Amino acid sequence: MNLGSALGYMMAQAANTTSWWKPIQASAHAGAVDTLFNFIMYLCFFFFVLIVGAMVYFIVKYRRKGNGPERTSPIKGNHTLEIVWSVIPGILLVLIFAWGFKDWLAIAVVPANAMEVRVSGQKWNWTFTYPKEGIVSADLVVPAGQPVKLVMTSKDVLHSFYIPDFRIKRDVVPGKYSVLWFEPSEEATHQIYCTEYCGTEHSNMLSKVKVVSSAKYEEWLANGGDEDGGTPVPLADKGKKLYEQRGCVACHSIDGTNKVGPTWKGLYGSARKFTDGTSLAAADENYIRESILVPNAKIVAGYAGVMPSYQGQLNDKQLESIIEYIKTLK
Ligand code: HEC
Ligand SMILES: [Cu+2]
Repeated sequence: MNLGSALGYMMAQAANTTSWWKPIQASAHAGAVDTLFNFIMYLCFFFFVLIVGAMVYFIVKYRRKGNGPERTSPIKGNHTLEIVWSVIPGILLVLIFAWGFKDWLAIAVVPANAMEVRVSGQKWNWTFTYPKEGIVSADLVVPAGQPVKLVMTSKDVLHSFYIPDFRIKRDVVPGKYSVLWFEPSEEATHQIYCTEYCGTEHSNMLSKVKVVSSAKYEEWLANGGDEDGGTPVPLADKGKKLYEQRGCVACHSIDGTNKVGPTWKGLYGSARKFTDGTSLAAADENYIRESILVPNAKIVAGYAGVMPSYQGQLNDKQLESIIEYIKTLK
């Protein structure tokens, strides 16, 4: 994303929120986090004005006047003053610590009635798995008012999961699980970001959290997570959606330009050459399916084997949808 589009994006984001200043408060944590933030900020404003004000006042008051002495008379320690300026900030710091710790505990301790969703980060998209239902989704869909526990891990490098409207953020680390929880307050859609620089398409590592009514959520589960709500959609259209939502778009173009990976334009039926010297006369369904599930089985000549495997992340219908979509890109 270049600077211009990044700025445009930020402005569009800002326009979506009710204030120019902070994102909307959309979770049970948000109010408490903002209150502490405001307290610390106004405290800093107060001391900034006090200290800089006193400094300016003394500079003016004790400036060298006419042919007065070159140096002022030395000042000896003033115990009262020293105790005051140590004890008052000391009390304030302890207060900030205790307050912060209390809020941190509330965010760190997951309530027992939280529902669990698995989050997987990989260059450059997020995948959400609902363990009980076996649903895999590109968006996080949750019912309003329900505490949600996220068990997160990364398939490749460090990522960081961030929902500004919920005031929650935590690193997502390969080979280990990190936990985060939130309670969304109202039905709305919020932006999810990655806040750990993770490669060239880091700024496009975006997903949405969709907070819906519990009835809608049940319906979504019953439809196996399909967002078309049961209405039949041509596979190719579904494939196009997956191309965007599952992050294939980060590495594959559909207009003939080559990015991190080869373009999909004209892929189906074309001859392929691989780094090991072998070749294929015409890319067919089997080849495309294998490329998605075991990308390193055959690496296209001129490319690096950096494509992540989507084994276990795309079901058969989704694989077929993507294949149908690639077939339409002539
Ligand atoms: C991190 C970048 C990256 C992402 C994300 C990615 N790919 Fe790839 N893909 C590559 C690279 C690089 C190659 C070429 C090397 C190889 O064959 O493994 C490739 C090759 C392919 C091929 C074979 C292309 C050819 O020209 O023969 C297919 C099909 C494919 N990817 C599908 C997908 C699908 C579907 C997704 C999303 C679900 C996806 N890729 C996501 C990087 C990526
Ligand atoms: Cu990332």
